[in-house]
Amino acid sequence: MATAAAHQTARAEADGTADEAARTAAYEAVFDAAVAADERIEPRDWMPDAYRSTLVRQIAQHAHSEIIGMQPEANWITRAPSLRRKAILMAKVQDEAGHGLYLYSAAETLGTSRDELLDKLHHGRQKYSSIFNYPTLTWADVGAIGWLVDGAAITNQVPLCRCSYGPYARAMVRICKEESFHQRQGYELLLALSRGTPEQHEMAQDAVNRWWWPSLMMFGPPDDESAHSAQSMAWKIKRHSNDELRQRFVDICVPQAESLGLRLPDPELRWNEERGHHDFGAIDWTEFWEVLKGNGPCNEQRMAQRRQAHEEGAWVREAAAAYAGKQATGASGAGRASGAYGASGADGASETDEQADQPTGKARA
Ligand code: BYC
Repeated sequence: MATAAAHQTARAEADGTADEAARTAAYEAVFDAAVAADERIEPRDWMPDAYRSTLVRQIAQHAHSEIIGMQPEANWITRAPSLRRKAILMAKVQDEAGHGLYLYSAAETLGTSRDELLDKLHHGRQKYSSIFNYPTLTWADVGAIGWLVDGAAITNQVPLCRCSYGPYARAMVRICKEESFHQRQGYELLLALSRGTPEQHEMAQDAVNRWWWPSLMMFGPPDDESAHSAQSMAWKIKRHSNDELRQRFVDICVPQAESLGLRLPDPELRWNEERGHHDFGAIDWTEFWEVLKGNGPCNEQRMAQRRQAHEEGAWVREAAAAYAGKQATGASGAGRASGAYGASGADGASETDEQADQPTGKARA
């Protein structure tokens, strides 16, 4: 089996190759061998341009999902039914902001900048997860998001801890630990409602009915329509296909729904002894592609809120940059001003209108 030392030698040999095409081929061979040996690719390693751009695309989309994902839940902070629930929800939403920051930092190691990525998001040139274009209509939606959306996220993200790109894989370790807490708080919240009054039980069931199918869509299109899966799996960015992870998620959720005392809204859901998995009904992929095109219930609202939060945070970014500049002038160590405060600050959700989380689009009434 190849070792890191063997790759270092191969890299040194590649460095010494005079002809540029031969040098690129040698670097490529080193890269391929490192991926095959399950080694991590690090920021200063040579990597194919397409590997770099695939990572920037996926990590940026992931980071954007984290910060846009703050909106539907933040909408409920002021209306949480108790101080305990409010404190938990605030901590969770704050965690999502943190996840965004780790992920933007991971993307920056690939030679892009947070400003550039946010600019692409704000101009519709990069995506965020389809799931955050659905409204949070009742308090039970906070539970359904925790149980189903964070549950789907963990199922998708645990394998990403073994992603071939080091900074992304390492960011995912911490994110997954926090997501696990998020999933449990959602489960516990839904359990309390499910065991509460008939009205509370009904509210929990209604939330699960609305979030189940969009949660299954989070895993991306079916394998035969997934443009990037084959290459991303060959590069070990993704370790499993979209359909594999979706199936794993369904199998996890069925017994959990039973212990919650809630139904999953799929009459075709049943155990298939032969496959050793649950069969489930057809997903409405037309709805998924419509949401991606911007026609989901809340796309316009999410983007408007995001742009507004960014504009309103300008003074924070300016103040942080000025402070960092002042520190740099006053200090001999140049490293102190190296953008440590970057474009952080008052990004993220700040729902001012509690009623703001209403559908505005067409795909789902
Ligand atoms: N939504 O070839 P495919 C969270 C796009 S945040 C929107 O299969 P890939 C949380 C895809 O980008 C969790 N777009 O793509 C936060 C591609 O379009 P482009 C977010 C989607 O990349 C706050 C096209 O469809 N998690 O947990 O191989 C509060 C074809 O797809 C979606 C991540 O981002 C979608 N659902 O696989 C609470 C995980 N699915 O780019 C919770 C990291 C697909 O060619 N990302 N598209 O224009 C991934 O694992 C992969 O990117 C995906 C898609 C599995 C999502």
